[in-house]
Order: sequence, then structure tokens, then C-alpha cells
Amino acid sequence: MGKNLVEKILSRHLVAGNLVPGEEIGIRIDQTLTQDATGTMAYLQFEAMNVPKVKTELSVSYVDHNTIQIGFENADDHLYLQSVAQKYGIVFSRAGNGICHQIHLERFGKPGKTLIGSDSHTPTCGALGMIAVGAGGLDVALAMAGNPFYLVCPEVIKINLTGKLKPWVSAKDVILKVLEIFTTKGNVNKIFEYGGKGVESLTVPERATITNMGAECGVTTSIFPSDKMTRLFLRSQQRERDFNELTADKDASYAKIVNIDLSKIEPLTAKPHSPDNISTVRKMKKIAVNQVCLGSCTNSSYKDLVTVAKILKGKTAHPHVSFILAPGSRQVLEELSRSGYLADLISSGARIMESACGFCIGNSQSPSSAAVSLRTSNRNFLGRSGTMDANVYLVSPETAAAAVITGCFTDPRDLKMRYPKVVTPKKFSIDDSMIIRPGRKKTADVYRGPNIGILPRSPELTDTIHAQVTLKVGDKITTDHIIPAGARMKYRSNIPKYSEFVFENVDPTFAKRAMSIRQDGKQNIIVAGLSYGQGSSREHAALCPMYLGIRAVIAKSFERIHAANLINFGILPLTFCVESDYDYIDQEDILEITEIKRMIAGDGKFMMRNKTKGTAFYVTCILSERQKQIILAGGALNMRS
Ligand code: MIC
Ligand code: SF4
Repeated sequence: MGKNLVEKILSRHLVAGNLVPGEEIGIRIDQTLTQDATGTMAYLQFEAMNVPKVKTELSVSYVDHNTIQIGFENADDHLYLQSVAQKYGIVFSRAGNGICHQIHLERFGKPGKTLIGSDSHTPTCGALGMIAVGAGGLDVALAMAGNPFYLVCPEVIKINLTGKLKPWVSAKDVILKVLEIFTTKGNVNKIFEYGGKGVESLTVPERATITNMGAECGVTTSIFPSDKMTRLFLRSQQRERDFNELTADKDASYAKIVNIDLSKIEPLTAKPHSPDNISTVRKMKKIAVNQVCLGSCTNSSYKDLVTVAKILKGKTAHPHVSFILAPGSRQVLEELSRSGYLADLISSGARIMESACGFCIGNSQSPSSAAVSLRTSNRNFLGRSGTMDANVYLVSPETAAAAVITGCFTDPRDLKMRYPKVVTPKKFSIDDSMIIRPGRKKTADVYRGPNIGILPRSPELTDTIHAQVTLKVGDKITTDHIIPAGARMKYRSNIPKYSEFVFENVDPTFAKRAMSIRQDGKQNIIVAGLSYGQGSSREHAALCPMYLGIRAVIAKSFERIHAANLINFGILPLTFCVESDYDYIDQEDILEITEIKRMIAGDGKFMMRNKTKGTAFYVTCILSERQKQIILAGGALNMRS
């Protein structure tokens, strides 16, 4: 029996377990990436491991999230990261160089390699035929220290592409179609492997838009074969030497095959407030648009931005539309500038932002009250833009450009112009001068400004949890709900301060209530619905609740990265055995479980008593042997000291 692409790469990197879907496996990690917002914690954890140098083939530390620098905090964090990189043999990409995923794709990704990154959109590099997975900072730190990365061996779903995209339809519409089919729930421990004739017409940047937003479906990663297109891309980046062909065997098998005909896809949008709330653009026609944001790590390729420049040439943004452009990398921005397209964009009224996450994470360009904002980024969760009542729609660059001109939702096919033809340079001019490679010399000490807090340790596991339900929430709670980014993100390196904002946008009283319960020596529990912990990889969504005394989360289901983060910080992720038991718990009920250690070591099934209501129900905590040891130790860091 032949192998699919995923099996080929995983089997070459397997160091623990068997490649049987559902079983835990350990894989060797070739490359890691971090970004500044998750990186400071990851490196504090790495430092605590006392390893003199990183043990990976390549580890890169990017600065792209917190670049607004109001106050000293961000700048201090950047200096910490730069000095840590020098000391431990890590490549450092300076602020201004661009967004981690796009730079990693352009400058570092290699077909057939494994990559983990402390950012949920790490799968972007799956466009190059890598196994690229998002993880919590602690897991990335462990990989840098030479440990395997553990994951549930995923089921591989083949997405079989046929046909070709029609003019005015692009990669964003493909991934929105995938989101319509698979939604943001129920895809944990699965990988999307793209194949079929249709793949041949998609360039690497187009593939990257698709793999990037596979994260929104909650899959472990997404991957494309490494083929002619991959070679062309690597050649354009002047690193054809990194190319090797990698395709699935003809007789490979898959858990499921889903067919998508590219020629049937229409311009699509994800409506507020979830990336799977899909509609055709045509149906949205009359809605007035207040803001259009182009760029982010999802749609910032040269082709994307030049297409928009050509559509807008000679026109000015509609008077009611604020038009924002944040190019994903300095390389693309420089190329736009050299080729003159930047001038066209500027003259059409584009407000040019730094090559950084910016608007996407809500730390700049928040829209006006109740605004309609069209964005080419990947997430439209409630409040993520920084404006609680804004309505954010995810769209392709073509649809974004159409709205810039008309001031309302417009199917770009209705613009009555020819679809612009864009020729991507065969060779980009390569300038890696904003990438600092670690020197051989012994370097000065690590810089620690006042924003770098101490690393909180999780408390030991108690044998009984007797806790108040401090918060009951519904389905699809994202890590943006749990711990907001945006204006609060500058406290990422200071857990006591950042913890003040846990669940700020869901229940502003939560953090104070939980803290006072903890200070009374008592414990807290959170009760949640389906797909708890969607979205970002930020381990702060576990670390800060841990700091507030949360000892367990009971949910109908968990998303992969967040469940791993909870375990890493000693919080029990408990799943309802019968989902409807959720309905019989109220906020402020007192819940109790006993003999936790014996149950964890056993089959992980617990009886939970609701002391307030005098009832009982069952929950499970299915853990691998390795995870049991972590939970029993009260968290991964406790195991290493
Ligand atoms: C995001 O897109 O939500 C982020 C900000 O990039 C996060 C990482 C973070 O919270 O620092 C992610 O995707 O993991
Ligand atoms: Fe940055 Fe947005 Fe990409 Fe996250 S999704 S890495 S915030 S651009």
C-alpha cells in the first residue's frame, strides 16, 4: 500500500508511538518559529530548561505582533528576544521585516521538513510540503531543547481539487469554501492533504492562503505536495537548492476524500463573527462598507497586492471607506515599491501600515462603532478588531478592492473590467539584512526590562477539586474570548498584569471574582460548550486562568492546541460524558471531584458531584501516559525542575 504525503513525512520523523490515527506519537522537529507575543514566554520557559544552545536545525524568532510600542513594554520585549536569540543560537527577524508566516515561507521553509511554531497559523508553510504545526510556547521551547513534539496521530483527509479558478475568484474563496464544508468545529486531530489536478494551477502563495486558514477549521495542519510550482517559488526566492519533490503515492489511502471543483467556486465571504459563517458575495450586495483592510499573513503575496493595485489604478477610495494596507513582508513591500505599484496604491488612498500583524490582531486600525469592515485576514471573531460592535467580514483581495471603489459589498465580477493579469517576478531581489544570524562569539547577558515578569509555576495537583463554577460559557469560545489580544497584548510577558483581563469581553467581573476566590484559598472551574479554545495558540489562555486559580475546565469538546496548553499548565480538561449534563449546571454551583490521582492513573472517568444541586454526572479526562505524568506533576515545567 502506498503512502500519502503526511505518512511519508511523519514516518521519517517518528521517534515515539505508531502511525495509527488516534494514538499519541512523538516526532522530531527540524525547525521552530516563535513570534514576539508568544515568544517571550516560550523563551523564559526555554531558559528555565538550562540548555546551552537550541538543538533544532533552525529556530527563528520573529517580531511582528507587538510593534505599536505605546509605552516601553513592546520595545523591551524585542530587546529581550534579540538577546536571547544571540545567546542560544536562534535566528532573529527584526521588527519591520514582516509577519512570521510569510517570511518563513519566503526564506526558510523546506519541503519534507517538520516545523512547529508558537502561533496557530504555522501551518502556512504546509504550502511548501512541510508538516507545519501550531503549538503552545512551552511545546516549542521543549522542541528547541531537543525534545520530540507529541501529537495525536491525525486522520488524513484528502481534499481533491479539480478544475481551475475562474477570473475574479482566488485562493481565499477556496479556503472559505473549505470552511463552509468543514466548519470550525469537529476537525480536531485531522490533517487536510490537498491533491488532484487542480493543485497544479495554484502557486505557492495561493496554497499558503489555503493552508494558513486551515487553522480556522481546527485541523492539526494542511499540506500541499512539493511540485513544479514549489520549485518555481523557491527559485524566485533564490533558494532552489532547498527544493525536493514530494508527492503522495498513487495508491495512497485516506480517511476520507472530499472533491472540490475550483471552476465552480464563486467569490465568498465569512460573515460576522466566525470564519465558517459563509455566504456568496453576490448575496451581500447592498451592505455599505466603512473600512477595508488588506494584508496580514493570509493574503499579502505580491500577486494579491498587485492585483488590488491594478484594480484601483486611477481611482480613489470611496469617501466612506478607510482603506488600510499592511503588507505581510518587507520583501513584498519593497518589490511593490520598486515596481511602482505602491505608488498606485498610495494614490488610491491606501493608508500604508508597517509589515506586521497590526489590524489583524486589533492593536491598531480598530473600526468605528458598528462599522462594517472587510478584511483579507483570517479571523473575524467578535471584538477581535478592537471594536466590540464592529461587523467584520473576511474576503478575498479582489472583493476587498471592489468595496474600496464602490463603498459597498460588491461582487468583483460586477466591476465591469478585465481581471488584471499579474506577472510575479521570476526572481525577487533578496535582502536578508533584517535577519540577524546568531554569532559564534559568546554574547552579553540577556536583557530583561521591567516588562519581563517571572514565570509563574502551576500549583501541585490536589486529589480533590471542590470549586465554584466561576463562569459558564457557550459553544465556540475562542482564545480571543479567554484572553484578549489587541490593546492588552503588551502585557504578554507579565502574567499577573495580563491575568486582570481574562474573559474581559465575556464577563468583565470574572478576573476579580476568580482572583478573590483564589486568594481565599479556594478553587475555580469553568464550564463550556463545544469547541472550547478555538483560534490562537496563545498559551496565556491557559497560563492566566491557571494564575487565577482555575483548576479544571469542563467542556463538551476542546480544540487541540488549547487542550495541550491546559495540560501543560496543570489544568484538567474534562469532557462531559453526556453533553446534555451541561444544561443542568449553573454559574456559581459548587462542583466536586475526589480521588483525582487514582482516576487519572486509571481510565480517566470521574464522577462529578454538583454540591449545590445535589446531583452527579460523569466527565472524562482522556490522557496519554505522558500527559498523565504532566497532570500529576501539576504541569510540564514542574516535571523538569
Ligand atoms: C492570532 O492570529 O490570533 C495570533 C495573535 O497570531 C495568535 C498568537 C498570539 O495570540 O500571540 C495565534 O494565531 O496563535
Ligand atoms: Fe499576525 Fe493575524 Fe497572522 Fe495572527 S493571523 S500571525 S495576528 S497576521
